[in-house]
Amino acid sequence: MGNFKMTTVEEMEAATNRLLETGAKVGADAWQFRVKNQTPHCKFGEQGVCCRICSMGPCRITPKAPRGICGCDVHGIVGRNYLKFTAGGAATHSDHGREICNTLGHAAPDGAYKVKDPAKLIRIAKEWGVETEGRDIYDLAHEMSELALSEYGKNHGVSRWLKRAPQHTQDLWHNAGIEPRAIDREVSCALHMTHMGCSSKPEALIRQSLRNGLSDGWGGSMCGTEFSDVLFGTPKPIDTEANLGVMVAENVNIVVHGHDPSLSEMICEVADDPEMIAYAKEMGAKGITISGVCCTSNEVAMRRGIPMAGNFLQQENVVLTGACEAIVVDVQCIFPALGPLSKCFHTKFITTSPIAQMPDSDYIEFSAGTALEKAKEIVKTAIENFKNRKPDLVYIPDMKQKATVGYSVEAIVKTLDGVTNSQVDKTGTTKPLVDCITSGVIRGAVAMVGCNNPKIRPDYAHIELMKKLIANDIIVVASGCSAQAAAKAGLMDKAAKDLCGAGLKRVCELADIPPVLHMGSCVDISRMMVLVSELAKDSGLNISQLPVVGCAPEWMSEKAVSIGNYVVATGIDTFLGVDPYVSGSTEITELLTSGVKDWVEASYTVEKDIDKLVDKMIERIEEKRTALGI
Ligand code: XCC
Ligand code: SF4
Repeated sequence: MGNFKMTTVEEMEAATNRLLETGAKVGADAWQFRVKNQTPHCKFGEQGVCCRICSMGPCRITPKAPRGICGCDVHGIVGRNYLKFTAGGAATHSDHGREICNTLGHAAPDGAYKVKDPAKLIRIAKEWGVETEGRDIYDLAHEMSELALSEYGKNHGVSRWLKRAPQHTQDLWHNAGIEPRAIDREVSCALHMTHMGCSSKPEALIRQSLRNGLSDGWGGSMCGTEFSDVLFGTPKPIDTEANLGVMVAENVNIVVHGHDPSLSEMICEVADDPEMIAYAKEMGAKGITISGVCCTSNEVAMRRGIPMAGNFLQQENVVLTGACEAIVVDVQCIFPALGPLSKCFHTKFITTSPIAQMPDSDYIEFSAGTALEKAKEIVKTAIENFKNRKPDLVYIPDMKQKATVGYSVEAIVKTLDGVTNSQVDKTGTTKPLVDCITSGVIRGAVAMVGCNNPKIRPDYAHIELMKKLIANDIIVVASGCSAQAAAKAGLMDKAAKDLCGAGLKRVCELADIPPVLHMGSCVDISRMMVLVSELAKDSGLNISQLPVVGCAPEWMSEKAVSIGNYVVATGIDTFLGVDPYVSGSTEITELLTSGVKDWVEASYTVEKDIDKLVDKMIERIEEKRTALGI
């Protein structure tokens, strides 16, 4: 077994408890306490049967009161709530994508943002029918930025990205009437449909939920991923580390948290500047350590090897170390708790986006046009804060794992080339992977995604599921906070091959990969959509026939609902460990867990028992194999 040792959830919990002791000393609050105040949760909310979209309500559906004042029944109310849940997530991911398209417009040869992957830009431009021959790359970048931005509000047509899907999938979308049009239009349409006195028919509400999800995954998120690669480089395998032990006591610790790499990339760039490092030394530190939390961490880990301090429910721990000079955030998944918490320490809580403004933070507005100067101001603020540390409050848990990350589709295709003995094209297809799957060396693949949620023991579901999957020769691709859970546990260390079944272990050895592949942030689930599309085309199968499923065992955000919808709509059965507030309606539950199969050949399974959840996934994968006779 070598000397590979996983970090267990118990060990991580012990570290958290030790940090909460520090918190107790300074009177800090933490989610662990707030959860208790909020439990038990409102039953009406949990079942999705409360409606407050007009001021005749709020109306709550009970056996004695089966209809709201307007006459809407429980299925309409639950369905509308579900569609609104989706719209929130689709808007959020897509707006992040818009920011990236906007940043692309600011790219300049001598500017803060450059085109780091010109070949990818040209590839996408050709896909979109844009003339590339003899063009200046920045000229092309600016045209593509404009075109991409117009994807958000164009008057006619459907998302340009849909053409990447296999023809069969495109036909399903067309026939089901769920091809996403302009990205913003699907959000507006969803909010129009859920207005008082519009749609209350379950089928219509769920169709729009799928379409709005698709406008995210095959629209806004895909813009985010693809143009981030153009700007900051397409990820390639790179070594990094994960968990709080990546913070360095002697250094100025800057933690980037949020989502948009436009900010985090610039902070990394500036912190690398010898002038800044000299300044940090002048202020008494040995250097500067950047680490990350949540998806922005995934972005800079994939492209720069910046270590990952932790995932969603670990964000408060970062401050509780007493060694965080600044936690710099942009948008999404940022606890407002960081404001009051940072006040208990010397930590500067720096908000930067008009989209996410919070009390008790220092607001340094960041934009693509002023990126470099603002990033310098932020890094300087952190450095100058080093002297304010209270040494008796400093405790960084000595806990981290090695991880190899950076598995974009391009990197996966390249890495798996030549793994099999097949005579297939060795240049840029997924056929070697298809061969591994059809021969049964790998039984299938699971896309593990999503957040942490206090309703599930944090990280436990992610880690336990992945362990069991890889032991059963099922390769895991992961993104978001799920990927960080894997990295913290050690499952992205190549040595974790020892936890695999014989087939997957062999593949890990031949390709020199870990058994859990880090595919990026949550917008990068669009990468997974491209990967399954390529797998389907290269194997001549439909996506829904592939022994591949998706899983979000600890999800919590609106974004996760939007993701779930586009993953299902793409033909991939999706397994959830937390109910999306639909249990109050038999009709909506029936549609999501079965009815949508008639439209998109996949559906949801909700299973709160983690052991059963993993067994059901393995069962589904084996069913798909049997159906193919492989
Ligand atoms: Fe947020 Fe993206 Fe969830 Fe993590 S996984 S808690 S959404 S950071 Ni996206
Ligand atoms: Fe009640 Fe209907 Fe208004 Fe909803 S829309 S709050 S169910 S009256």
